[in-house]
Amino acid sequence: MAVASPHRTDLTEGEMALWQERGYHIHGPVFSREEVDEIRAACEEVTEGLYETGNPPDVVNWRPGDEPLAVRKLDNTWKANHTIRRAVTSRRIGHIAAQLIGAPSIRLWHDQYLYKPPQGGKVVTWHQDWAYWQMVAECQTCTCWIALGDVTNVDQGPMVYLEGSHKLGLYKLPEGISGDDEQKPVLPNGTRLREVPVLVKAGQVAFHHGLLLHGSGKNVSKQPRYAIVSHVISGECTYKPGQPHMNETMMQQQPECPAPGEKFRGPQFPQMWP
Ligand SMILES: O=C(O)CCC(=O)C(=O)O
Repeated sequence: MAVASPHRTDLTEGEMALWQERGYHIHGPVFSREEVDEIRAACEEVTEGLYETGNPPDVVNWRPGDEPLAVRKLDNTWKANHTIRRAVTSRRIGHIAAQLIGAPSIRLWHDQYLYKPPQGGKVVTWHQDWAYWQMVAECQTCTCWIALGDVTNVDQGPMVYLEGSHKLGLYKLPEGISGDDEQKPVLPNGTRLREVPVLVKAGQVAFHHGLLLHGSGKNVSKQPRYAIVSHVISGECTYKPGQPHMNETMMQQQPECPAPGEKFRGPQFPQMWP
C-alpha cells in the first residue's frame, strides 16, 4: 500500500472537485509536530514583544499585560521572525493554494497570529475575507489556516464554514468583526447550507475561498486554540484603490509600490510559489 508523504502537495482531481463544490479544503499534515512546536514558540515570542529581526509586526492587537482572556491577534508577524516567515510563505502552502485558485504564482497577502485562550476569546462574526480586501481587484485569494495545536473539539471555538457559500457572491461587510453578535448572513430563499466546524490536528492546514462565509465562536473549553493564518493572493492580482487596508499603508512606504491597475509586488508581498 502506498503511504502518502506527510508533505504531499499535489491535489487529486477528487480534492479539486470538492473544493469547487464546498469552497474549502483541509490538508495535511503539512507541518510536522516539531515544525509546529517551533512555529508556535516563535509566535509566542513575538506576542511577548521579542522581535528576532528587529522589526515589529504591522499590527499588534494584544500586548503582555492586556486582558488575559482576550483574543491575541497580530498581523504580519513574519516581519518580526524568520521561523514564522518560513511557515507563512512555505512553498508547500503556496503550491496547494496555486492549484486551488488556479494561479500561476502565489504571493503572501498578510499573515495573522490568532490565539484564543482557554475559556476566552470572542465570537468572530460571519464574514467573507475578500470583502475586507476590495483593494485586490480579482477574487483570486485563499486563506490558509495553519493549526498550531489540535482543534478537535467544538468547544474550542473552531472556525465554522458555511459550505458552498462561496457561490453566493459578495455580501456586505458585517458591522465589526468581533463581538457577541453572530450577524448571520441572509441567504437566498430556499438555500440551506451546512455549517461545518473546522476540526483539525496540529500541522494540518484548512484552506478556504475568498468568498466563503465563515466565523467562529468563543473558546469555552479548557484547551487553548492556536493558529497562524497565511492569507494569499494570485501573483496576477492587481491593485484597486478605494478600501483602506494595512497592506496599502505599508506598501506605499516602500519603493516598489504598485500603481492602480498594476500587479501587487515588492517586499510587502513575498512570493511563495513557484
Ligand atoms: O480563526 C478564526 O476564528 C477566524 C479566522 C478567520 O476569519 C480567517 O482566517 O479568515
